[in-house]
Amino acid sequence: MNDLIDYIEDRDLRHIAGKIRGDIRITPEEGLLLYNKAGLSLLGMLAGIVRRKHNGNFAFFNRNFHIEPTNKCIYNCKFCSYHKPEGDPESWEYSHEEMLDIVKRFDNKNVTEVHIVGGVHPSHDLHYWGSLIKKIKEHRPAIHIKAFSAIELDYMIRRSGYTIEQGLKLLKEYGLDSIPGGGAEIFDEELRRVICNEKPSSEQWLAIHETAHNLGISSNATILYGHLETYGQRIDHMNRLRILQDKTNGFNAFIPLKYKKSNNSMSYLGEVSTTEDLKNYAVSRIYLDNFPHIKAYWPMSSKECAQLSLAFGTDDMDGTIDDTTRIYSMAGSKEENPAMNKKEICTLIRDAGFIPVERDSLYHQVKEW
Ligand code: V47
Ligand code: SF4
Repeated sequence: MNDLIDYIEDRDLRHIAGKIRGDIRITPEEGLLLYNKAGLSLLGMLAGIVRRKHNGNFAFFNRNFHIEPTNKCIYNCKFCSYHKPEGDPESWEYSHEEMLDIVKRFDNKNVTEVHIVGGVHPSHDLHYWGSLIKKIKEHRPAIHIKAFSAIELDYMIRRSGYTIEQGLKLLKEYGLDSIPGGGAEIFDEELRRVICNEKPSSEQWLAIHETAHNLGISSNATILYGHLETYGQRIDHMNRLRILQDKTNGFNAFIPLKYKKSNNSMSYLGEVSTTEDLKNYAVSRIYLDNFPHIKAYWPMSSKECAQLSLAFGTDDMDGTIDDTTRIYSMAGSKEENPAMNKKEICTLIRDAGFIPVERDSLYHQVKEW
């Protein structure tokens, strides 16, 4: 590796590569330089150093399914292809019983996690969602419930008149195990106003995750990229996450989500290339040196891109999903009925040169395949 780094012609990049090899944190300016100057092969090599330090040659997945409770949403994010206002003929919602029926469909399957996320429903409060969680846990006590983005949490907690801390404590008592990474979008306040003006602020998103971590509820973080943001705004986003992670160590995974253009009001922007996706995965892996995992969410990125990204720093392919999410196919993902069995995920991972490991939601090893 020493020799390879000596071959880097650009002085600044050679300096950054030396820091990464020496396990020295890079600065925001250096992160920006990687975006602007580093070629894809160099980024792959450098991200590989960091991914091996955290995860060796392992690549993780779990057995999970989703519940999307409703597409009704009080907000109107410009990139969203999913939401409808209450009263719209295309709006819908499941009852608790219907959602329990989805859980029951998995009674004889060895799934370990249910991921629940949807629109911000105008009339449901914390106790409505808490009692759903309780019913799921009563039916299947061992299942890990990863539910509600910080945006949904913000609304249900406020609607019920609690502080963030009180609300999260109550949800934990109802059976909430962890929080998914949605709703982060892009933290830069000016751009956030352009693409999702009504959404709770970046500060509020970060405060909810910080409070959750302090209560022992771990979470994920996302970034929505490939729209109007600059590289500087991506680095700023990751920098805010890196600072919070230094404080709490409560994040499990960072999940870059590429903006998909179908059926939303930002379609005119088009989509960035796969090269850009790989570059972004690699810089994320390098910059977020305190995040244990970088997730390639295949229902959004496609199986092929997720597989390829393993060589650019990612180490987690999310899960089997079993055709239980529509959010991403509505936005234009080519995975129209996202489902992969264990064998297929393991083959993708092995073919990319890594060792498949089935994990639980907190990344404890279930089995090496
Ligand atoms: O916050 C919405 C994104 C997110 C589009 O924590 C879009 O394990 C691209 O957070 N193009 C929600 N992205 C999904 C999410 C998630 C997904 C998988 C795993 C985990 C996890 C979390 O979906 C939203 C938004 O950033 N999104 N519309 C779109 N057109
Ligand atoms: Fe609602 Fe989420 Fe869509 Fe925004 S991204 S409109 S909060 S469902």
